[in-house]
Amino acid sequence: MNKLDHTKTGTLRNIGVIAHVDAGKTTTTERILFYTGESHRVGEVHDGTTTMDFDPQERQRGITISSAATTVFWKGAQLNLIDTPGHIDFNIEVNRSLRVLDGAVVVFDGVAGVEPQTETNWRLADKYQVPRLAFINKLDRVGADFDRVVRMIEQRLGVKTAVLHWPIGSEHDFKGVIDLLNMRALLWLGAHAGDPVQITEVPEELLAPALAARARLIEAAVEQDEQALATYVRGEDVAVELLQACVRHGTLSGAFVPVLAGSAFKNKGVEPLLDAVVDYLPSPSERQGASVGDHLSALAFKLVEGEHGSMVFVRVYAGRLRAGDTVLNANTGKRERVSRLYEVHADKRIERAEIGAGDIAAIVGLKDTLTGHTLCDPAHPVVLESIVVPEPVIDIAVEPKSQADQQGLSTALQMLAREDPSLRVRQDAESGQVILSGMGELQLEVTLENLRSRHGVNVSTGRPQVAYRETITKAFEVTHVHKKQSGGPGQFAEVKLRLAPLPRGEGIQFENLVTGGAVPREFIPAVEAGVRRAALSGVVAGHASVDLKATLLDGSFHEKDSSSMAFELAAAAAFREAAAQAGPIVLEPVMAVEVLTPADHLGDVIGDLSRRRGHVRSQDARGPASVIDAHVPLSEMFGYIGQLRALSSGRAQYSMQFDHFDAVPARRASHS
Ligand SMILES: Nc1nc2c(ncn2[C@@H]2O[C@H](COP(=O)(O)OP(=O)(O)OP(=O)(O)O)[C@@H](O)[C@H]2O)c(=O)[nH]1
Ligand SMILES: [Mg+2]
Repeated sequence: MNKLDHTKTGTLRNIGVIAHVDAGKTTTTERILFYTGESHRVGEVHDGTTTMDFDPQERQRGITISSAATTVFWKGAQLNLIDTPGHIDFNIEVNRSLRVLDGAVVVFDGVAGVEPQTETNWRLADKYQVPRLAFINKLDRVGADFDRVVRMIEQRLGVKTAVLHWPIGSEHDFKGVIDLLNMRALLWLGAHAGDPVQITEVPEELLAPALAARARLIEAAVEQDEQALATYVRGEDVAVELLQACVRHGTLSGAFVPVLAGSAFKNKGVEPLLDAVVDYLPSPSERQGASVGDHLSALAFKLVEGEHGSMVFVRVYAGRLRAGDTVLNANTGKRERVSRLYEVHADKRIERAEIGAGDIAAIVGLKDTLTGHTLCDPAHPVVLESIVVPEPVIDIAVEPKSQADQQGLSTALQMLAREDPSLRVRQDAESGQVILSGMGELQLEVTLENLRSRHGVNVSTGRPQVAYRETITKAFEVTHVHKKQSGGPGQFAEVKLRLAPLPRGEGIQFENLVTGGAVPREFIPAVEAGVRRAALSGVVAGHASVDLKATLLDGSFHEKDSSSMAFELAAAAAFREAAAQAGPIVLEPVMAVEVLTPADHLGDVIGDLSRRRGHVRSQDARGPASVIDAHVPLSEMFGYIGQLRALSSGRAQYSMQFDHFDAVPARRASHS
């Protein structure tokens, strides 16, 4: 334990707002825009008047689809904020935002508490080591229970909490919070966002619970600093400034997560949330592994296509980025020109001449830069860790409606796929159909609507299909000779290839064990290319193969008659022969499904899940409702919402996300 350094806090915060669908992320962000003076009226999700959800589909559907960035100022600090979507189909947006952000505000529904996508996003924040604050929102709702949500955070997310706020009143009587560090009440009694907060004494009847909560807070905080601990152990008061420094230290190190309370919709608790962002979340230089140095390195994390080319969002890690600069895209090896640089405010932008390390901005003028690419100083190349894109689990075939649609389709789909890396476009080798693949039905629906409204391309579609995969279950070795007698050079190649299964999620790996020149070095990449190409359509039913390792063991060549092409063909053929003998099977995506149902429908819901080949993993009470966690194959989940509503008189809800691939039971595999 060290003494804290109070001075190194900086004035820049790059912050994401993350949570399950409907927790109130956009509503909270809209209040932040209002209180910071960025916006003069309060936008509402249900009126379609939000600044952050500016896309027509977002306003119409009342959900966030694409993450939106903005910059606000609060008490001398600059906050670059990104409001992310909660729906799991758009999780790439959370993923790529957290990759470049330094801190997060996690919003919890005061009734529902820790919901599945909140947990998923929490784990993502763990992965990127992003310090966070918990904001327990919607405390005005019937059934809200601050204490229960705090316990859920501790139990389900496995973290310690440092509760900074104690709610005053609850449900329709929720009035404000007690600021436990300062032991004062913050009351929002007016109906409008502009009505000032009143600061008063702690109400008599809440004094006892507030003091008990404060004692717990201080106990957690003083652990962070020798001097504070010594003072505390002597039984003396620890100064509030020192306690705050302790809370900041514990937040940054992950020792605990500060918890705040409020109701964004009723304009309560948002200003202290802003204070907490400045006081407790890190500046760029305080992040672990914060890069140093004067040479530019920046990560492209988002791309938006517009009429005049694409706008690429970047986070600068080191050096400075100036309009007019020529930078190196370290992933493509190409130089690119930064024509213009912008600070982004949702759908508006302000031109900037340059931005420095730690800041976020958008570039116009890049031609060949995609999400996850690094831009750097051409004289000092560096590649930053990229962004992991999830594997799609659902396919849909699209057919252009007219000749004109046919012409626009491919360009439009490529643009949409550049914006959304979790969307894939391919042409089916056999049918020639264009297949869109993605994370779920909602994402595909939104994409098709964008195709129509933004690109003017009309298509008819097939039914969404599960994206199956193939793999092998045992190792097998083959030798394949590729040889054409008919003459001409470049027709001979021999490869000895071994295939072996890998654990789920490992993808395709290639290893070369030939060293003595049996296969000349220059042909090894062709062997790998042949393997990867053959793996794209598996031997059982043409689904992409995954989770196997191909090893090149041996081979031979002819001085005159060998070529890359010959080795690629030989390797592809060897792959197919070996895969056919290696116990090939079909895999299907299996989803983690959480159903929240009134207890009296529990039996029906479970019975229905079993009929869908579901495996119930746990079953808990959450308030008066029951929560079921199950694994269910995605192929059984089409149309589930209708069935669930029917079973529960419309009272049950569910959410699901991809969990893993699993073998399709033998009898079904033949139909897949
Ligand atoms: N009663 C109450 N309703 C709220 C509160 N905050 C948000 N809401 C409502 O909850 C609904 C969802 O709010 P959003 O802000 O869109 O939620 P979100 O987290 O951005 O949702 P996604 O972006 O779709 O993941 C809207 O109807 C809001 O008006 C709150 O504090 N109290
Ligand atoms: Mg939203």
